[in-house]
Amino acid sequence: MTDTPTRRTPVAESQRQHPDDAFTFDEVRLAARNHAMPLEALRYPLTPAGLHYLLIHYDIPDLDAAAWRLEIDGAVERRLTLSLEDLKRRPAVTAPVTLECAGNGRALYVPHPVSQPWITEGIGTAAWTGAPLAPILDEAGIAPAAIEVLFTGADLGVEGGEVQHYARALPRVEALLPGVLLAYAMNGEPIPPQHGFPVRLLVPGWYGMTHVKWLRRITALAQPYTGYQNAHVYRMRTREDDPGTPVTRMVPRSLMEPPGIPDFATRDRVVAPGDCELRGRAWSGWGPITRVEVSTDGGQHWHPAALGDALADYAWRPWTYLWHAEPGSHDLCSRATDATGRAQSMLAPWNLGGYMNNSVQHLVVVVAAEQTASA
Ligand SMILES: Nc1nc2c(c(=O)[nH]1)N[C@H]1C(S)=C(S)[C@@H](COP(=O)(O)O)O[C@H]1N2
Ligand SMILES: [Mo]
Repeated sequence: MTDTPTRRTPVAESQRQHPDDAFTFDEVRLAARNHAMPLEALRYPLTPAGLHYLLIHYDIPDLDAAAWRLEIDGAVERRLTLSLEDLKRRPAVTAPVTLECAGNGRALYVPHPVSQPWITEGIGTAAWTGAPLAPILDEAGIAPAAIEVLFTGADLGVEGGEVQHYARALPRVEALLPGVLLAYAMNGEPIPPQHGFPVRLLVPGWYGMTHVKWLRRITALAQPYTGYQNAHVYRMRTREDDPGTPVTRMVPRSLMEPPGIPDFATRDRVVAPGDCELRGRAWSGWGPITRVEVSTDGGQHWHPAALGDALADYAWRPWTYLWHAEPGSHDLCSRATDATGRAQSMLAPWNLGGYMNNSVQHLVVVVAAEQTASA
């Protein structure tokens, strides 16, 4: 390895082999537990629950819906204890929300930070139904002095040598935004065990770690939270002794549904010659997607893609581009820009945790000389 952190070269994923940057058995085991969304599932506006990506730090806790209670405490006038029925009796909101793990793209950084080794598919979009959080905090009488709100899950494990429940704090203003939900349904069904049954937090626009699953306590804090998941991880930094800055909302990203057919082992793809509609989806946690461009030559030339309607404010927006596929090898890319002017990078800057890698995806495909592939 070199002293200067670099990134994997933008070539087909099957070609990303760096003998000096091998993945360990622990990483393979993490990858097997925490699966990605297969890219062909970009075809679904709402990701079926079984295809949505999954990230679980410890074990899935064994929770009984009837016995489950949510405690609301800390800097509030009245502590509240809510059952699942109490939550379901409140006015419900359903919102399609795109979730992306902050570590999506981690395996493409060189050297790769050791954790869940996502390539590009730590994503999914589901319709989440639940009770808005702000009126509940209002009923509890959240103190004016409360500057953060801490969300604690029922799952317990060890991380950084510390025994802990998975817990994350949010700034008060973010926790009180109207879109924030205590969700109890995913795509119209009770949330499956792996996605946070019976109740999880939903903070539209924020990276995955924010949406605390198996929620059991909400605590208003008059002091900044210093727990592990806020103070030690999910921070952008390049050195261990740098406190860094917190990872918050999702930066713009787009992905392409891979055209053609794959090879089983290498995932190398073959596409039939002729007209080929390239399709994908783009999202940002900062504002609506306003532009997607496509390149068929590895990012040298860009062409505007046609945009469809986003499902909702914080859900991905579909795009299409008609490509006339000529025989040969082509490096297909897409690049998204949002209403704030934030855009996808060609190569996102390396960082210790391997977060926020919104580097442009490269899909290298071979267009066959004749109609041999049933693309
Ligand atoms: N309680 C709890 N909540 C959690 C996690 C966890 O391990 N425990 N993982 C977080 C991370 S890092 C991500 S990316 C998302 C993943 O949500 P999903 O598995 O429903 O896609 O959940 C977040 N919420
Ligand atoms: Mo994550």
